[in-house]
Amino acid sequence: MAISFQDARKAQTIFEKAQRILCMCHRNPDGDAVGSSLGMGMLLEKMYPGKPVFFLCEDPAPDTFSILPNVQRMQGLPELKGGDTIVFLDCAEPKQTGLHETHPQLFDKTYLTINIDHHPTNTRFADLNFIVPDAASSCEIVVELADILGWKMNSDIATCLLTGMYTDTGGLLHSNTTAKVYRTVAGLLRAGARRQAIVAAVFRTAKLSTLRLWGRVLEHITLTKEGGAISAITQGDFRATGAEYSELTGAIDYVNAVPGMRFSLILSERDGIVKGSLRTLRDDVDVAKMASKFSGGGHRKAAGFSVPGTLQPEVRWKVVEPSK
Ligand SMILES: [Mn+2]
Repeated sequence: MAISFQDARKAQTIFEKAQRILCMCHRNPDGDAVGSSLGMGMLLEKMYPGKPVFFLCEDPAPDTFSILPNVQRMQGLPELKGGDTIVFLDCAEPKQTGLHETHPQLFDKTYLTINIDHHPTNTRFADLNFIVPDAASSCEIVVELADILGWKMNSDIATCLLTGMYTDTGGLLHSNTTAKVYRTVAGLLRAGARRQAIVAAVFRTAKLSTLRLWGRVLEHITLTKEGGAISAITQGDFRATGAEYSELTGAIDYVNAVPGMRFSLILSERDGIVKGSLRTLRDDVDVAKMASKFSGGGHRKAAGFSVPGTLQPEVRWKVVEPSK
């Protein structure tokens, strides 16, 4: 058990006493952020009927997750009163919510706060912290908390939680897919999680603009002497394909597929910011360390950074004399 029984009971006491509960996640939410927020909030609604539960994210959930129940409720800061409870999900530090400057009261001692996350960099900013770096997703931690407290899932809740388990493991394919992940997934399937709906929406659906953007990513791959498979996407590529920034998610796995490479990198430029997304399949390469050189971070096998600037292609021409 990665969560202690004592901490789980502390959370239960906080939930019991709470007048209102707000579940919130990081901005630009991914499947784990959306799934863990909805799953946690719906568990609370099931366990404490009549207690108002709210959801908040600074950005709307991507269309991909419109299959999830209650996803339309993830917006707008509700009116909270001192002593209400906030559960932060999949959020390593306050600034990831995008609300730390506009709504600092969410993070001072105005409310009782609980923090459920699997990022090793989590700053433990809440009153009660469930930080489990070994967990592949925040949804996995929500399931463990529910199991310890004897909370029963239903099909809607299990579907939300399975979504995060799938997306954060790349469809149970990444190296973070532990035996525990499979056991947790099995429990969610038994609870009626709609697996095929998730697979169809998340892994078998891509907008035309996404496919066109990925086409450019693949076309631009170059291999470096250092063993990197590198691609780049400019603001012009986004404009020409009509793709949103978030549509780049997932393309890196194809760049990372080139055999024999040490790492892969996609550079993308948008509004004066260059983002880098790094992956490796190798145990002897630490891409988090590479990302930290550009003030970024992440995990050993998946990391990223973001620096101000624009991308300029470097073209090298060589004159070749005709052979006689
Ligand atoms: Mn996550």
